[in-house]
Amino acid sequence: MSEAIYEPLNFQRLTEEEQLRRSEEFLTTMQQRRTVRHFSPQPVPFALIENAIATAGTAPSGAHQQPWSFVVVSDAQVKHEIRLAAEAEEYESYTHRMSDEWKAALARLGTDWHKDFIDVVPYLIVVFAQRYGITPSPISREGGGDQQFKHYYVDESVGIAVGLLIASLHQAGLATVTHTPSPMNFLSRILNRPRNERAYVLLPVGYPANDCQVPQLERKRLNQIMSVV
Ligand code: IYR
Repeated sequence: MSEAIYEPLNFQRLTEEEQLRRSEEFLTTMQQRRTVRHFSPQPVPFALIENAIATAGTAPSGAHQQPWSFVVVSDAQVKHEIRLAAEAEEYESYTHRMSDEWKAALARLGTDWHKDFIDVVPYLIVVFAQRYGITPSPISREGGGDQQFKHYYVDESVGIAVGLLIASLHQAGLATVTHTPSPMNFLSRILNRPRNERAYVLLPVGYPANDCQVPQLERKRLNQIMSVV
């Protein structure tokens, strides 16, 4: 039996002209997004970070469980602690853990284990995926303690949210890099996160450095990524 309670959809039908205009404008904006690894220490308005996270929170999610948390780090000492831990893992990865094939695939990005951008940026956004939900239960309940419940499609949901987050940051004139030091469990420790959460991605956010360079890369063309049946 369904418990769903419905309400009227708030939907604005646009003219076809307006649809095309908006769609092309958004495409042009997104085509200009680049992953940035050289940042300026210049401060950024906190409202832009809040809006980007609020935008991420509009993502669809499995069973509408919204299995995500976003931790904004601005404290220089915490950033530094995260940098040292990330670099320790990355050093191990680059020197021992990554296969030659993997390193060859990364060669054109020019990355290595140094992650100074973690110290430089005004904000880090650390995204956590909630592997399961927790409902606080009344102490009086038999057995006590919190109730766990399963979350569905966690990776898909959080991935979509991160996509929206990155789009919002770019739209707001900010730059970021999807940094995934591996393994990332040090983030749960440093940021003191609950046991149902695992770190999903680390996004340093700021303005690009004045002399910022990015690798020369091409995106696949539409006819390489789309087929119509
Ligand atoms: N996490 C490492 C390595 C790395 C892996 C992939 I796949 C990339 O697209 C980029 C980097 C690092 O951040 O350097």
